[in-house]
Amino acid sequence: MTENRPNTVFSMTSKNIDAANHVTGRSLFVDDIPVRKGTLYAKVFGSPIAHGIIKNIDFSNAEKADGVVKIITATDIPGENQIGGIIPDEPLLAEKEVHFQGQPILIIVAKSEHAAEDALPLISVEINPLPIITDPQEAFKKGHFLHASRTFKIGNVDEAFKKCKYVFEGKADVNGQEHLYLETQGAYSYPLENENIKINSSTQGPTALQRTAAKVLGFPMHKIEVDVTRLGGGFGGKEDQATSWGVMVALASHLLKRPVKYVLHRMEDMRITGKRHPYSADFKIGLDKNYKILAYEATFYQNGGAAADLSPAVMERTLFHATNSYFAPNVKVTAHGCKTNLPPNTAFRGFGGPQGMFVIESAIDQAAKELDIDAHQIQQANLLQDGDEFPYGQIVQDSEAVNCWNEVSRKYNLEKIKSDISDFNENNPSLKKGMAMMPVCFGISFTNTMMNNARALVHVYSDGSVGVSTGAVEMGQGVNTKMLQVAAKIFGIDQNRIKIETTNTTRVANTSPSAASSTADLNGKALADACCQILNRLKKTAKQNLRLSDSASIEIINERIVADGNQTGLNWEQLIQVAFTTRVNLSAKGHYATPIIHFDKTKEKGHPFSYYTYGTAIIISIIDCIRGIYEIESVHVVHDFGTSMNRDIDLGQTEGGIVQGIGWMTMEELLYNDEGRLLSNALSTYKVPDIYSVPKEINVHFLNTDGPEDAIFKSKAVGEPPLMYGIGAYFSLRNAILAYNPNAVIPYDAPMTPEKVLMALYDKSES
Ligand code: LUZ
Ligand code: MOS
Repeated sequence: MTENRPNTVFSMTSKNIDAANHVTGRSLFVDDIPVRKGTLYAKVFGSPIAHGIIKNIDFSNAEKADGVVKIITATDIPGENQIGGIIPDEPLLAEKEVHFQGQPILIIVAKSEHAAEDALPLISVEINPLPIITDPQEAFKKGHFLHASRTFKIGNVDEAFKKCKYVFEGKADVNGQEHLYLETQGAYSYPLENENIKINSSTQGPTALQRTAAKVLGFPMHKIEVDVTRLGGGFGGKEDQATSWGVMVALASHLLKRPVKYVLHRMEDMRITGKRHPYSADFKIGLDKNYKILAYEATFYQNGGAAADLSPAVMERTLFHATNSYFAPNVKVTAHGCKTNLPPNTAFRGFGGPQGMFVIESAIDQAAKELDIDAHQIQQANLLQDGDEFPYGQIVQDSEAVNCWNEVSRKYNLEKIKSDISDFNENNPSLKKGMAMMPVCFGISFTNTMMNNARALVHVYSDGSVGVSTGAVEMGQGVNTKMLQVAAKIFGIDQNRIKIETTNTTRVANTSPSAASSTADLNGKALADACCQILNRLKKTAKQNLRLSDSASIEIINERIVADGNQTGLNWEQLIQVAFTTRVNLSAKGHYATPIIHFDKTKEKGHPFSYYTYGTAIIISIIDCIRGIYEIESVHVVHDFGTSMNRDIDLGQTEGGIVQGIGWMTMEELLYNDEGRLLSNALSTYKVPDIYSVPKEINVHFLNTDGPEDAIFKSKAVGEPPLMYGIGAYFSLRNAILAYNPNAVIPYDAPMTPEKVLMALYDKSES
């Protein structure tokens, strides 16, 4: 399909190459793959209760039901019954004990989805209940941990607090978030010859699925091929948790020698998959007379759910981002990974960073309220500058924190915004506006150094067309468009000549998941390496063909071969023909490993990030104080993209991130009952931002900077950082409430739902 590409040769389209197919319904997702003859359908039978010992399972009636082919239990697993990615603490199918509602116990395989569904009520399990814990602090008190607690520190907080002019202590709670990717989880698998298996999956981590499927089936990895065309959204929810469905269908395919498909129903997906981690935290912040933060201490209680999943890495990023965009010379931050009886929580855009940032923003806000100043006076006084040291030892270089802050204040006229808001509030008894600033500093790289590498495979075909494979998974973020730009730019050819292939473990092996905002950087750099190898061979071929000396300089500009600055008679297609007929290798494998980064977990010090992405937002909200309903009026952002390689895609990522962050902070309310059952398990009970609730105005200004060498084409990573601007919406609303009811006592407890707003507006407790 080329109709969505501009016809003007050599133009660099910045439009997402999937756009036309998406809006016309032609893009393929797992559920769109035409099924093969004999395809069976899998469905999980999950635990009806959140914690207990399995006494008995009776599926004899289900097994006999119409259309049911097999019911798979843990004893059918030929390899290891283990899917834990970081810590081996999660069985694919529960054997003796269950730890959360919906935890998979059996897989029903039937001739149709309906037959599988109809068999569910025919299964009975007897489970002896055990106590259920859903609160991380309760888990902490009982000593239920998923992984080791960690502390990052610099300076000496105890000494520093003694020297502070002001010290404030408080608590902050932040809830989780449902990913709500448009495409639910799913996978389709079929047996190949010699017991090999191919899996089409909606996963951000094809290699993770391959590795785990091999482990569960008792296979070497090369027997499993995972192929991903694209995802209808991932947001971290498919970094690790796409694995189990893929493994289940592979297991069923292997046992039954049939194609097997499983695409989750929306409510099933919401109920049994993990989410962003809720956190509880205690904080203490100390300031000097100029509002400089001298000391900051925080303890985080991470609600990890029932298995580790990615929680250790998520918790690590909470600590990395615990001081957000601020410098503090004395910091001690500790985090506990608490085990509860909820579905295992997992990666979600920002990966623990946003939760860490919410807590220091709460601490700053509380300090400001008690000092009767604006929070942004404290924020501004502490922005990161070059030479500052993070609590984990990395030294700040090329900080854009102050530039972004100054630019957004100047460009959108902070002083006027403030005076307009106070005029408005004086003149409107029942409508109140609020404003907050939200600076963001987000570290780019997987915090696990080992994961920061990627590979790419490029073929130039004899007609001059190009096929590109990388480890990057397209999930709507536009990475395929960026990969296309990389190859087109390096070869000097039109984008229409290049095809981005599916992400496939047989073509590109040992991939890191598409995550950590790093996909375009890592895979783009690997792709650049592969393209450059071929380009260098082509330059040599051109010199021979044109009888030029070795020292001649060859470029390919707009598909024409240019030698020492002069057009030659040779074009791309002709050069490829010459190379092909003279037996030049027209394929290459590229590799990239991020330089410099390292981290020593025994000391909790190092240089974990390749670079940082900075920005500052001003968020203005308005509350209807009779009803408690609100709107986010505007979000003004100055963001450091470096040299953006694709402004349309980067803008889309920024706007999407802002809206998703605002949703998390204001309206999306995950609710579990004490039995560990998700109450907000449908779109009627879990509210996500819609067209009516997005900010009325979003302005994103691109800060004029060069960008770091380690970003692809110096274009900074953009996936996660903008989400954190949404945190400002929480404080903006809080300020609007206080404009109406200055004595309201409002706990730092996100999200700020309309119910909470209404209660705070009429709160009568004296602070
Ligand atoms: N995934 C991961 C991530 O495995 N490590 C990370 O550091 C990370 N950061 C953000 C999002 N996903
Ligand atoms: Mo992620 S939170 O899969 O970058």
